[in-house]
Amino acid sequence: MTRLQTDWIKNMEKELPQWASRLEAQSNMSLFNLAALAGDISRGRLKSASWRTKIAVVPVTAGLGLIGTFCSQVAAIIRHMGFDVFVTDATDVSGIYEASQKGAGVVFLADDTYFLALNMSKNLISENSDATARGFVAALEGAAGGLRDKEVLVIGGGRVGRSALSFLKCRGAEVILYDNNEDVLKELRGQGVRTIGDVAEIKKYPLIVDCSFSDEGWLSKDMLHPDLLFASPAVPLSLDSEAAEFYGDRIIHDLLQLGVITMLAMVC
Ligand code: 2YG
Repeated sequence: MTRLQTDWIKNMEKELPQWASRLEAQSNMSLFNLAALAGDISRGRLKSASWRTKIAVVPVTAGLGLIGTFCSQVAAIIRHMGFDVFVTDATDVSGIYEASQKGAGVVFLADDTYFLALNMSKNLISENSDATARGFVAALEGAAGGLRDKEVLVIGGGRVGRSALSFLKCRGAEVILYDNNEDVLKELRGQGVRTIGDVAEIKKYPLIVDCSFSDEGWLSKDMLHPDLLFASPAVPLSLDSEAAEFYGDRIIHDLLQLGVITMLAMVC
């Protein structure tokens, strides 16, 4: 999954209201219901958790180090859901200790490989790739008025794509996978997944979850179904500017928010 850059996320907090109202309109669900569906918990449980659970976000300096404003954006998203949340002053292990000393029941932290939410008291862990896939599948389900027995194409058989495949199956969808890597297709075919390898077949599917973290703008309008609903955590977006313009509000996409509210629901 793509490493975020400060430039991409620095204005996220002040744009959260617009993000929320657009996503609620697209998915026909409140953020709470969307997060509860994606996190497979009841809305009531998530609501009551927001009253009693304190959340800490811990900066991690490992590897390539801090991403400017990353932790404060994660905290802003969590705060937008009504939770009491703070970013620790200390980083890394000291930050985890500070979180526990200040009464946090859940800790969010990310290195270059994993972005996790941990609820130590309940031994619950949520990993961002899995949560992100679940969040975008849930949003697509809301937008499509349900996915049961409907064909959904997943683009990209990586970590996020495989989580999308399994959550789509849980939601009753008929899944098909497209990837441009024959080895990936072979492996998943061996697991009983229907696969396509020809990019020209993508236009047959009006419901798509795009988990291809590859090049920007490789999907053009003529490669896509006219009635397309497109849910994508891919950074950058795979659609070219003409397709992005044409499909407009039928494109469900963000850089961090939907995955974070799903992580929150998965550890409450
Ligand atoms: O604490 C910090 O500031 C850094 N250690 C955060 C590093 C995060 C690296 N990971 C990413 O940028 C993305 N994989 C995060 C999730 C993207 C949205 N799905």
